[in-house]
Formats: sequence, structure tokens, C-alpha cells
Amino acid sequence: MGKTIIISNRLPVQLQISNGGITAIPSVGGLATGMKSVHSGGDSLWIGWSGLTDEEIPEELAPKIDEALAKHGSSKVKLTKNQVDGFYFGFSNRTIWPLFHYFLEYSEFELDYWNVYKDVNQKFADTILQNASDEDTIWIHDYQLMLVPQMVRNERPDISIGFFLHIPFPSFEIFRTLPWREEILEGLLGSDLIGFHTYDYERHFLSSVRRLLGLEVSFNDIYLDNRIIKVDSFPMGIDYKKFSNAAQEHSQKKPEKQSDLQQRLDKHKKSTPDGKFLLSIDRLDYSKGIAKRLNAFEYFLNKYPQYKEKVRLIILAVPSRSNVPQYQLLKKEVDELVGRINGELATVNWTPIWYFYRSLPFDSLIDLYTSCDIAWLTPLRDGMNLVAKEYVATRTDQTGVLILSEMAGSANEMNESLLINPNNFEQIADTLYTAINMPKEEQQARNKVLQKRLERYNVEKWANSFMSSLRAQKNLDAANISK
Ligand code: ADQ
Repeated sequence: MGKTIIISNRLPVQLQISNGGITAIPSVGGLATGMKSVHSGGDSLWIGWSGLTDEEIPEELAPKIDEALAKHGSSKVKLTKNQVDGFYFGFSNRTIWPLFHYFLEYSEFELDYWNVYKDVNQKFADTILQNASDEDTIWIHDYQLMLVPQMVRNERPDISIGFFLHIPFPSFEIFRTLPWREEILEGLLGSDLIGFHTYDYERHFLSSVRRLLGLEVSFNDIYLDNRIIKVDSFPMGIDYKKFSNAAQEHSQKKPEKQSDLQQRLDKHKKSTPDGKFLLSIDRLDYSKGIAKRLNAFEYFLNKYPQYKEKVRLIILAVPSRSNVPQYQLLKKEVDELVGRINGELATVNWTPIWYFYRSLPFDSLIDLYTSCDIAWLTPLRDGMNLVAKEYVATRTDQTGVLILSEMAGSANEMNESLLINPNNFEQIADTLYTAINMPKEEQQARNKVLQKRLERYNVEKWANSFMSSLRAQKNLDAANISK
């Protein structure tokens, strides 16, 4: 058996150049954690962009970068600043990201972005081809690399290729607006197995394949030339033990050992024993519905004024893609909304919204998850949403209420949470009321079921089930060919 090659836009380590040296910091995101079991188990290589453009890497440091990456089983694709601009900030995040999240009006159809996207996808494919043998298994990730499967397939007809999309695949009516829709589908069809978070995304994809390419589709198999391509859903889980163990340790910490953040949260809880903390954590992205959530919070406080001075909303927003104009506009909108609502409603004892615009270390995330009574996540569209799963995993005493948008992929597996339509303020206000008043026993009954499911379908299970499905598909193909 050959090795496994994982390909994603970013590598599992982030490189930083400081004082003439190189530091590799492990990435903490869902993808890096999820693939850890595949990457560390046996022979494997991870290919991606290092996060530094060619212009940012001094010539004398180039070999050291390769060495640092090799230590982490990784190899880089070299990209210039222009390539990153056109491929990542351009086609990936100004064309595909908005379109696939149903923000058609934000989607820019620029030929220049498309051309750079094709070139950079070819660079990724070339790096794979330099490193792969026919026995290897290739697992390509996400919307930045949708042309890579076919580019690799053209050169290596027999190699095993899997592709997983981490964002939604939109309905045919949305997808058909893309000028390069056939090329994207053909790119993906270079794979043997194409995975999505949910059955709906899978259905949308199959419908586009049927209607745009006219290919024969039977159940979830696509017939193309002499190949069968399987399409399936693999809902991504979290590293459940990591979150539940961290929360367990956190609960055993002596008060004086607690972080400043935790001490501040505890102080407020003591001063308002019947108060509640609401929490939302997202990247600052328009798909996450942060501005609507703030307006809905104001609506709630006006509908149920008895909760003024009692309920606090903590919004933690991670800076993201800040050189794309839509993200700059969103930042301004959120800043203004928080300022206006706090300005209008705050009292000497109460600030309704605590807004943090930064990435926080893991320990602080745990402080927030374990201290907040309600997690309130209202994406307008979200491939999965791992924050919902992380919150539930940290509730060691099984209290806590999750309010989740039905537009998040995770809503499919989290029926025991309180599901809302993020555009329905009336429903949201009433659901917040229900969550605040939910008896402890009901909270525990709901979380018990959710935790069991999350523990069983953790991220390792997700990665392993994708890999075994890919192996099965390859064997099936081999059997068909030999007939
Ligand atoms: P994201 O859009 O990034 O991922 P999500 O699934 O919620 O969204 O993952 C965010 C991750 O970042 C979580 O693990 C969370 O703990 C962490 N995080 C968020 N805010 C943070 C902060 N301020 N500081 C530190 N860490 C923070 C994309 C898709 C999702 C899909 C994932 C995985 O958009 O729909 O669930 O990929 O496939």
C-alpha cells in the first residue's frame, strides 16, 4: 500500500519568520485537527501553501523553510503575492465563497481571477504529481482546489483520488450562474469519491452534474467514461475528547488559578445570580449572520425588557480575509451596531454586548464555552459549524442550551438543540426566552443525547470513514475494469 497525500490550501503548521529564524506553529482549525489521525498514522505527506508568499521568503531562508515543513510531514506549493491575490482573495473568496453561501450579489465573475485560479490549481497538481506514485491515495480538500482532481487524473489515470468540500454545495439555480460551472464540475469529477457534509449538498451536486453535464447518475454513483464516481455525505465531527477533557480540567482548577477572563466572568455571575451569558463565536464573515444576530438581540431586549441588565451577549469574532472589501464593510457594520446598541441600552451596571474582535487561545475558548449559559449561533449559511459541536462537548455537567440556525450543516445532526431561522426575529426572540427559562433537567436531557452522538461520530471517525469509502471505491473500480 502506498502513502496518503493530503492536499489543502493551508498546511497543518503556520510558518513565521522572526529574528532571521523560522517558527512552525501547529494550526488549530478543524481541518488540521481532523486530519491529524490520517496524517500521523503511517506514511503520509501534506501538501499546501505555507502562508508566506515568495516575496516574503528571503532567499537564504528558503531551504530552512523546506526543512521545517519536512519535520511536520509537509511540503509547500510556492505562490507569489499576485497568485495569492487572484487565487485565494480573488476567485476563492470573491467568487466561490459568496456564491456557494447564496450571496449571489457579492459574487464577482472576473476572468482574471479564474485564470489565476486555474494556474494555481495546476501548481498544486504539479506538486502532487512530483510526489505521488500510482499506489498512493490522494485526499484533496475544499473549494480552493476544485480543479486539482482532474488535473492529477489526466496524468495518473489509475491513482486513487478523494475530494471533500467543507462549505455548502449550492442548489442548481445558484450554481448555474457561474460562468465556469462545467469546468468546476469536470475538475471535481477527476475524483473517485466526492464527499460533502450533508445529504442536501450531495443532492445539489448530483443535480448540477445531471443537468449541466448530462451524465448518467444512478443513486449516488456518476458514470463517466469507464469510471464510476461515488458521491456521499460525511458530516465532520470534532476532537470530542480534547474539548471534554479540557473542560473537565477547567472545572477542577482552583479559583486563584483561573484566567483573568474567567475571574471576570465569575464576578459578573456572582453580581447577577439570575443573569445569563449568551455566546457566539465565529470568523467575522457575512455568511455567519453576525449583524442580523445583533439586530435580533436588540429586538429580543425590546420584546422582553425584563431581561435588560440580566442578559449579556458575548460576541467573539475572529478577523478573517480582511483585505476583501465585503469583509471590511462587515467589520464596520458590526462595530457600529455594537456601539449603537450598547450606547442606547447600557446602564452603569450593565453592558449588553461584549465584543472581542480577535482570535483567542484554546484555554480562553474553553473559559467561554464552559461559562456561557447559552450558545447562540445564527449563520445564514454554513457548511457545518464546528463551534456548535465544541460548545456541547465542553458542557461537562450537561447544562447549557444551544440555539442553532437551521441553515448550518450541523443542524441536521443536532435536532435536540433549539433550531431557528436566522431571518425570523420573532422566533429568535421567543427561542431566547425559552432557552433562558429552560429547566436544568431538560437542558441535561437534550445535551446527553447530543454528547453521545458527538463522542461517537468524532473527527477521527469522519476521516476514517472517508478513507475506507475511498478504498472501497477504488477496489470496486479495479473489479469493474478487470471484468
Ligand atoms: P469555518 O467557517 O472556519 O470553517 P467553523 O466550523 O465554525 O467555521 O470552525 C471555526 C473554528 O475556529 C472552530 O474550531 C473554532 O473553535 C475556531 N474559532 C472560532 N473563533 C475563534 C476565536 N476567536 N479564537 C480562536 N478560535 C476560534 C469551514 C466551514 C464550516 C465547516 C468547517 C469544517 O465554513 O462550515 O464546519 O470549515 O469543515
